[in-house]
Amino acid sequence: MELKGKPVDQGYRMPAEWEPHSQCWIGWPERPDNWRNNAVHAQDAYVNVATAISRFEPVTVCASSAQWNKARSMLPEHIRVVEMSMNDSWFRDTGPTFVIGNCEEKQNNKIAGIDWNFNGYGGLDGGCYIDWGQDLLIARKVLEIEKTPRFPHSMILEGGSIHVDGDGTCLTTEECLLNKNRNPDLTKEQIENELKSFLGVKKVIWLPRGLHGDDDTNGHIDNMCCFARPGVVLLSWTDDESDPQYERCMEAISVLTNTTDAKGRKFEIFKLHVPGPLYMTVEEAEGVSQDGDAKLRIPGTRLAASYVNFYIANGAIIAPQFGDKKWDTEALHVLSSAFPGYEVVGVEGCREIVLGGGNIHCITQQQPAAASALPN
Ligand code: KQY
Repeated sequence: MELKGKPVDQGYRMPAEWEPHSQCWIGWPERPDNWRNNAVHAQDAYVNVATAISRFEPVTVCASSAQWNKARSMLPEHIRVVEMSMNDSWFRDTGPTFVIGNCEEKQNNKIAGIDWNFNGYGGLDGGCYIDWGQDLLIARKVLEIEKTPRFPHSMILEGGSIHVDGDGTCLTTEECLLNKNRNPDLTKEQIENELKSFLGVKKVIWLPRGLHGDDDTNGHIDNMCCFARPGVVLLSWTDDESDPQYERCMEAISVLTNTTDAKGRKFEIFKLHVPGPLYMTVEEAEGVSQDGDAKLRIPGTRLAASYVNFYIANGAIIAPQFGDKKWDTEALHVLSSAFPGYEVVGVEGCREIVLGGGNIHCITQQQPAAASALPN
């Protein structure tokens, strides 16, 4: 069912990721021009992520008709596998952004999904792939399967470019949302107004840039900074002044320390040091097919690897591990401090996901539980 108008006028808001979920949606990597060796290694990593999340909430994995049987055979039985066409498998960006009824308005049993416009991360102006026709339909298909009403929106927006605290504040980056390859005809103020009326937020905090090397997404916020709860953020970090990431960290921390959230709170900031630096090897680049419409992969490219790209499941943090012993371990400690009471689960092998351009947060999409569906 299509809903007209703006979610905020109808009592909806986007909940924070730590609010209860009814399930998690994940795609299935397949395209050989993005995932090396016909995606076999990425598929292993996706199975590990889906399996880890499924300890805490139901998971649905969507796979193309060509891959359904393989996905079904690789995933544990309790994970639902449904057939869905896609151009690539980043459900954070192509899935719906779910919104729920606003508790204050006693309409908290409602749920709907925003179906943003999508242009393959920048269309013909530096986008990741040229044909995004199937990705454009993913949000709508998910909402059909769930019989959930849909708010269509003409603005280009990937879910990985926004984070909310569920309490009035949105975090994003100018590098992505103001990029001329997304919505060249909208001003910053107009984009802010759309975020306010669709996500139900009162304040948008703009970091200038995302993570160094995150060129596929033009600096998505979900690789750079996220909320742990209202007034508390985690920021991708480096202490190495010679790392090009350093300047980005300084810019971001300056914005975050000189602002308050929608409720006037100063931010407590947890620094999550980046791994490595990590670079794409010759073998990894050579495993990616050049026969397709995806961006070419070049050996020696700095990987946009960040521990901020984790998923908050019901009661657990599902965090990437890159095989960097020092920073992998440190990240799990920082996450445990930032999320007391949560089980922190590190998923090995996430280098394979970052090779494709993202990580755990980018491949997942939480479906919030409408309040009426929650146990008392
Ligand atoms: O990080 C993400 N949200 C996905 C980026 C898409 C990369 C396509 N190669």
